[in-house]
Amino acid sequence: MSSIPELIQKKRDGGKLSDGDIRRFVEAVTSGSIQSCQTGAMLMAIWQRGMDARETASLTEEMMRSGEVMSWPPEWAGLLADKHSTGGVGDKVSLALAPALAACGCKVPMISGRGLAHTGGTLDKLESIPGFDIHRSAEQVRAILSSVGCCIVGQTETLVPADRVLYAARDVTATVDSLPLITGSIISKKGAESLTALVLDVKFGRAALYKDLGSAKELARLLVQTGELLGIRTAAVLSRMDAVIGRSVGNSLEVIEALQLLKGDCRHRPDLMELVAALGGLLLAMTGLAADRSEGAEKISRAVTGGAALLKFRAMMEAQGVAPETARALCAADADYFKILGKARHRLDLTADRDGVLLDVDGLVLAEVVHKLGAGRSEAGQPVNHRVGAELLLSLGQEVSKGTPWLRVHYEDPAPSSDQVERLQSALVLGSAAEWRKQTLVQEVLLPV
Ligand code: IUR
Repeated sequence: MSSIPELIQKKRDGGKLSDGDIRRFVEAVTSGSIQSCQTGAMLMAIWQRGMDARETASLTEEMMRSGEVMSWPPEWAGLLADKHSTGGVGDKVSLALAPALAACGCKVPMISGRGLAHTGGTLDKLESIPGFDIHRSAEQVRAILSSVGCCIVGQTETLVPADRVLYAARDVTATVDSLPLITGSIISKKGAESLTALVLDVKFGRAALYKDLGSAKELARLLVQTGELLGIRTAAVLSRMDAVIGRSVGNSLEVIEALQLLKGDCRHRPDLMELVAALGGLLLAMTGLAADRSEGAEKISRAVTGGAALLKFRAMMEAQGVAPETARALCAADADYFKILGKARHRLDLTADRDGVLLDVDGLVLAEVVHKLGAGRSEAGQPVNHRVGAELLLSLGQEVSKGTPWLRVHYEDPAPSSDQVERLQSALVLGSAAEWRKQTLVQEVLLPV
């Protein structure tokens, strides 16, 4: 058996690691018998030299097997579905998609993450609901899937422990942005959910991990290929991440927007509905609950506009600790959201400084400023302020006259600085009607080959 230094040397010199080599490395990481400098050196060797498809699949499988792999009752075979997004701004898709899929007959054991840097996290959003508990054991997840059909929870201690160690090491060794390491991290956690079908929302654009479509596509291909090698039906959607998804950024504001969508208000957020329907449509087709993805997308849209998904969201809230009267009040047509979720102390409306058509809003700028105002965290473990955020008051393509409010910032003390206000104003892109091009978010769909 090779020693850890020999494995590092092999990868450093451009060699291929065998399945046994990769097992040895992941076992040493999981048991803690490896030194952290050795982990860092191996990660850097992988970052430099890359891994081929076989090595990547082997790394992913060994990571998945480093902890508990969930098991489901045989009658759910073929129905287990989940999605993963590479991180967006205002991305509240999971909040609507999980209940919509459950309403269509899927079982959705969604394991989500927290926000870091400028991207938000689904768990932080859900925790803005009083009582919502993201901690659920595998046994509790099974019970919720049996009664409700979906849950959204955090990663348990026993699930993919190797990823916890490797992710923390990547974070401090400048090795986060490595295709095989990203793939191993994402797909091992989905593999441990024992899924039938997985859809990946791989984003590209100025507010995405990968700015250009080509790099995002390379990651999407590797993710799809690796998911398939692990026996999960896997597809990817390449979606544009330039502006905000929907109209809000910030934890409780995004929960409110997801609830508005689930109450049938798709008109003000067609981009959000487009993503939910595209991702859900693929999953329904892959689980055989729809004949193809366009029929799947229609079923998802009906579950959203007809109220079935809202009922599932309410049941999921109750199953995850929210008091029934709170869940009912949030789902009522005339819900007083701010009374239930709390409201930031202050609001500031920014106005357009000239006439024009709203061509674009720089989502990255909005996310960065809102993050600094307290909505996000700069280090893992820091608290976030759920009430801080920003709401877009207009739709893309809308005509705007000078003085029209376009953005409402919800903030606590201190107020946004003049620099921050200036940055926010710079996010507004106005132009002429001739320049306006309506763009869909979904650019391409990658199906397994
Ligand atoms: N999300 C993950 O779960 N793993 C990663 O490596 C990245 C995002 I980047």
